[in-house]
Amino acid sequence: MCDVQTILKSFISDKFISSVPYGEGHINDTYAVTFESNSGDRYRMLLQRINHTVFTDPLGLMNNIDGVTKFLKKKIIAAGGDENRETLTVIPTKTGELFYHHSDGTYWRVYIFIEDAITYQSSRNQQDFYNCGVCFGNFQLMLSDFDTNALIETIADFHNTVKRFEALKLAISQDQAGRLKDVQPEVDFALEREKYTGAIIEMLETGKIPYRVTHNDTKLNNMMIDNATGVGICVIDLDTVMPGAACYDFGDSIRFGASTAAEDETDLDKVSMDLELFEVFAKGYLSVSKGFLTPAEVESLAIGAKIMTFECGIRFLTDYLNGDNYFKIHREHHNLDRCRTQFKLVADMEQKMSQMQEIVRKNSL
Ligand code: ADP
Ligand code: GN1
Ligand code: MG
Repeated sequence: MCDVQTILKSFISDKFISSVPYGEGHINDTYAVTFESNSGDRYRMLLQRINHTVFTDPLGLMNNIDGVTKFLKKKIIAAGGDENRETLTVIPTKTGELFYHHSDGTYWRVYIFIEDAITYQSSRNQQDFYNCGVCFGNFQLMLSDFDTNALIETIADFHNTVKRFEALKLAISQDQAGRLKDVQPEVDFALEREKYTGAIIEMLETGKIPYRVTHNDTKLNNMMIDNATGVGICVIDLDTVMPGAACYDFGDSIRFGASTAAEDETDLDKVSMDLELFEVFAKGYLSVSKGFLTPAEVESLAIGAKIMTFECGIRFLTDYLNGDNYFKIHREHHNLDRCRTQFKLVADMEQKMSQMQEIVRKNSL
């Protein structure tokens, strides 16, 4: 790993004070870096190593983020908001590039550090999750007139569940890490549900629901909550902003935030999809989005929750079978534990689907 201080000199001239690893993301390496200005004031910046194995076109990726954040800034300013807190701000290198490409092959970027706000791994209370729905709904609303053609697909077929399933079948047939023998119940669970996989992609491809600019990774911890007001102020982690289905974003938020347990909980008795939390989020999200969603999109939201959860489960299982190459792991069998929570949630959502549909309908009127 190259020296963080050397990299930072390409972006910022102020005195470097310290750098600490930061956050709990599964993909990028993140650092909170403290500087001191000439006048002695201390401030922080956020440094990230872009995972270029996952994001193979860092320039295209950063152009997406630059375009989207500049577009959002205009809207935030017009609404009287704070453009440096309500969206990410890319700090270019001293020579004007959106990232720094180190001679060791790594890619680095710097954002303004959003202070007095925090990301949570789970909601502290129902209001947090309601605010999360409002925040991600607003994000889709603000980008509803952004030209989708201006965005590259930073990860091809990211939420194409059919292709994700094909990748799982390949992993099963290859059994690269020799783990297939230990995961037969999970493999059976997935194979029994192959029929689900086309549900969203077919609606998009047949034009039943429109392509929108979506975030595609709408976990609670990708939204910053203001310490003073408790309100969701900024959607972060914009690497996967791409054209997609509104229900991807709704669904991924439910997958993560409406669960009664952490994504990697090992006691599956603790894992279920909480209908009350589902309704709280639906209320927040629909309070903003019912104005622009089509009836078919509204109908797709609850299904989106089930499919996004299933898709995430098969991605964890695929990575486990392949030997943990994609998601960062912090213990043995971490990806298998994650897969199991997702499948438990899917089974629970299957039981609760009609109630989920009813909640969405009620709150979309
Ligand atoms: P990953 O793709 O690995 O999930 P994120 O972009 O979500 O990486 O960043 C990881 C964590 O760093 C976030 O959950 C959040 O806590 C923190 N973070 C990210 N961007 C900022 C920012 N601009 N200001 C303050 N904290 C941030
Ligand atoms: C990854 O980067 P992070 O931790 O916000 C992943 C998501 C998964 C999520 C599961 C680019 O998100 O797709 O849903 O882990 N991001 C990418 O927690 O693959
Ligand atoms: Mg993240």
